[in-house]
Amino acid sequence: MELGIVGLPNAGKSTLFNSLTEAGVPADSYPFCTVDPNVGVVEIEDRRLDKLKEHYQPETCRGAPLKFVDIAGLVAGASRGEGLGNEFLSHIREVDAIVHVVRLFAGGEVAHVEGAIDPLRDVEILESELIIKDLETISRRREKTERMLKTGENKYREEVSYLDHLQEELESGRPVRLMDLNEAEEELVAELFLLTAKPTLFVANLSENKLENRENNESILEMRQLAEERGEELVELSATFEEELVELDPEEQELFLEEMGLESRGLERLKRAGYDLLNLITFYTVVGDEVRATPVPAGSTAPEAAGKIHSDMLENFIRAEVINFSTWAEVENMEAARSEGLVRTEGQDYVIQDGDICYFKF
Ligand SMILES: Nc1nc2c(ncn2[C@@H]2O[C@H](COP(=O)(O)OP(=O)(O)O)[C@@H](O)[C@H]2O)c(=O)[nH]1
Ligand SMILES: [Mg+2]
Repeated sequence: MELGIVGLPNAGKSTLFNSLTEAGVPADSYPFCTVDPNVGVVEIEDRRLDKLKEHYQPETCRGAPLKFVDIAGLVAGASRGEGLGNEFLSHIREVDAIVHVVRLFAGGEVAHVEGAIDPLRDVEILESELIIKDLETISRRREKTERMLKTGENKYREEVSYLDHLQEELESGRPVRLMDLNEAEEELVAELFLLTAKPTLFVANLSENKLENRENNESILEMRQLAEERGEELVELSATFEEELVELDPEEQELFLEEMGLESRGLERLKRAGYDLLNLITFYTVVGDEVRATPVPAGSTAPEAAGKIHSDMLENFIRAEVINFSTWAEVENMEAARSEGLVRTEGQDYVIQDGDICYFKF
């Protein structure tokens, strides 16, 4: 599961990406984290995992990984091939969800591609490019469907009406993910891999000095309103501030955050929001000398979760012993939990819950 960081040039995408990955895991923990300079794997901070680690003192402890891709090159006109145009639009097609970075910092020496700071205009510029691309996809599909119409089959007539609906709303500027669609339309959308159908969250990238007094900032209020109207997440941070934080040790970070009146690091809020955007939940395993947090899509069954640890365990799954972290935390003792019957035996239909500690039998 991947999150693609998109935004206009100079919005702060690379600064954000770099601070995410610099603050990230040691390179050997996830061997795939250096495959590509634009792809980074980071670990989610996790209090439950910290507790388990404290208790078991394992040799290795692995947090839930999350993959970010820095997708550069989207400028106005990208859908016509301007800038690095089409290549980058195809990168967006490959990610599972979008982190849309919007520039709210002024920054005298760094030119804004479109002139003055105007986040709503920037959101619209970027979304229009994605919408144009989706309209192209729809028009190509329509050509095929219309050829098939000659067979007289009803389903093609229906599909044309779905395409009409999608096209009409896209032309009015509405991303697919905000449309009210019927089930058949949803299926068609999934088949077409439309860009504006991808789950999206916004990052308001602020000046360091705006972090403190956010309630009176017009640009921020505009972005909050946009996100609220759409029911989408907004993470407020300053990419350069986060980059500076990464350099400091944890105690200094705490002090710095407190001074700014911030409860937590923007990067952690972003990672958590990204994790939720991908609809992921976390389960834990304690095996030998390793304690590990692993993400799975919400709704996954026990064998599917086991398969995330090792593919063998999906095929040869027998059962799982499960105790949720919240129950474990009351006793902090697996033997006691077992003897009190707090550890349940679950079969292959069991749906994993966030926070489950699992012992897979296979
Ligand atoms: N003042 C300020 N400058 C920033 C911030 N984020 C990025 N910049 C600067 O804006 C410029 C462009 O940033 P970059 O991350 O390369 O943008 P990208 O084109 O979206 O990847 C760089 O000079 C950054 O230092 C921020 O939060 N505050
Ligand atoms: Mg960049």
